[in-house]
Amino acid sequence: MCIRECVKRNCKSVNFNKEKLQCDLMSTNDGCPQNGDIFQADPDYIFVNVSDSENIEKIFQRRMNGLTDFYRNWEDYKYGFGNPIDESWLGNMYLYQLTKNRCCQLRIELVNWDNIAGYALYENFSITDENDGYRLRIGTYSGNAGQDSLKYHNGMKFTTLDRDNDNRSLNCAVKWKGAWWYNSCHHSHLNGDYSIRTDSAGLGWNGYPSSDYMKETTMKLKCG
Ligand SMILES: [Ca+2]
Repeated sequence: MCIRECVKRNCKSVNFNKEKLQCDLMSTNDGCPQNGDIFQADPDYIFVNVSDSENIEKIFQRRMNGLTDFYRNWEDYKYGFGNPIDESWLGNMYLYQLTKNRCCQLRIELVNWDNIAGYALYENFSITDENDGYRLRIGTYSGNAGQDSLKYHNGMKFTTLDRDNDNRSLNCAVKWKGAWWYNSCHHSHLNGDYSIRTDSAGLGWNGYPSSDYMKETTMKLKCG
């Protein structure tokens, strides 16, 4: 088992044991797992603990009820927020770590306000590191989501309300109340405002059957 990353978050104390090649919790917390391939047992900390040869499956974004605010700053999107079993964003630094030097597939599952379910699948998904703005890299699209509405964002850096990396003179995150790999600005927008169903500030996917606005979204990666 090779430890890729062992990250201390907030007040939880985590020690990387080089001899044993594992992450150890320094404080005892009942119910906290001691290791695992990848887990985020508590929003306060995350272990990424995988070997180069192991497969990874990980949900990194979910919208389902609008109870979590997604209009957030760079640091929040960097470290992640929300509850992993509810609405959440895993964190761009972890997405970078998980997709670095791996072959990953991105699967986006969508349900719009007309209850039509669909998916978009991308080969060769990764994001670059923070110095490069967590730039999106995706390969070939397949699926039944109407059209490939992430293609427009391929190669773009991530933009948040306090970090403008988009191609528009204004800040697209501020204009559309979200955070995304905005171009000038978007063809998809899954971190938008949940309460808005029929406007570009909502959870949009252009060209989706019957309606472009979503009530449920899941983004997950699968890496070999
Ligand atoms: Ca701009």
